[in-house]
Amino acid sequence: MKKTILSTADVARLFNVTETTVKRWANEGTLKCMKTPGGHRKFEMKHVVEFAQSLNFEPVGTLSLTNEDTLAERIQVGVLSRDFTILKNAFVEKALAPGKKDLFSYFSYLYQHRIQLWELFDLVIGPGMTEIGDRWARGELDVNAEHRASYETLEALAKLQTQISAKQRKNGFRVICACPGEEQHEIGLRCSSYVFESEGWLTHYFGARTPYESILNGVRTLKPTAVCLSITTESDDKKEIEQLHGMLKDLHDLQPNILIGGRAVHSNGHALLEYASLYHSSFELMTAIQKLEMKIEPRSN
Ligand code: B12
Repeated sequence: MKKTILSTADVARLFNVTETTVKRWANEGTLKCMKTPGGHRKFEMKHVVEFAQSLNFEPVGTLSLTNEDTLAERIQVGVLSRDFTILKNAFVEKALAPGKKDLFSYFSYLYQHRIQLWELFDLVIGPGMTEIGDRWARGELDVNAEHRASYETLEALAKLQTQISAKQRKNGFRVICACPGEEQHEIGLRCSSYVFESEGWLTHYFGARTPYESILNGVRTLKPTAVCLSITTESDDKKEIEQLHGMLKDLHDLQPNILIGGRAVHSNGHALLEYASLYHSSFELMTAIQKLEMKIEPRSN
């Protein structure tokens, strides 16, 4: 059965209620329905999603998917049952679809349908990009597909920003976000900067490949509350490691709160800990930001 149209039994199973309850919701008009010529109630998936959202009902049951279900139908099921594997797979499919520019609509749809920012970053985009990288490593994807997927993700995230920053008023805290040195991997940094913005921080986004000296100069002139660094590429080059540590030491002396995250934190963790707090996810970042806000007063200028 196509999953955009649900029967009374489907909806009852989904919310773990009786069919009589579903019929009551339909009769009251709380849950929109249509009737077949034979008098059976049928429910459109989008109305069920809206219904669950408006009443904060958590679907406890699941809807199984078939090969016939379209991508849009799978996404609706994923949103309704908060199945992040479905949502991650849909991201991969969309990010790799040549010439399709609808990644932004997808992110925006998720954001407007109870998927929180950290969930979008940690449970959809993060694992989705890892899968794309793995497929490339197995020789299943041309490198241009990986590049295009990264580019389109960054572009879609940039468009999503207008929806995020409108959510909260500025709270007086400021952060510099940068990928230090030669670091090109920027998607995690973009995600982190939006977590700050969603919490009402003003972000100075320096982006990928920011020279160490520029980060230090930025801190001297902008005097931010915090510096958020995203580091992905691991290095075993002694000179490079020394330079990074040198920059972190200088940064530490300037006394902003330093937060470092990204893939390299897993391996380089101990060495970096001397100068900064290390994080692995947007979820951890949210908690860290809230703790910081309690600890410090915003600067007025
Ligand atoms: C996309 C990608 C690229 C793109 C980047 C495009 C861009 N503009 O960002 C391009 C094609 C440019 C690229 C280049 C390279 N890449 Co690359 N790339 C990837 C890939 C496929 C996905 C990375 C990604 O975007 N993930 C999605 C984001 C959302 O995840 P994330 O960064 O981890 O961020 C999450 C958390 O870590 C956290 N987070 C991140 N930052 C921060 C910061 C703070 C403060 C906090 C709290 C949290 C936080 O929150 C995020 C959300 O959950 C990975 C594959 C993989 N398995 O990771 C390889 C990968 C990272 N690349 C790799 C390599 C080797 C390279 C190159 C060296 C290849 C080459 N030979 O040229 C170059 C690097 C050049 C350089 N100096 O940086 C390796 C790194 C291996 C290693 N041990 O270092 C990987 C792992 C692939 C592999 N399996 O070998 N890459």
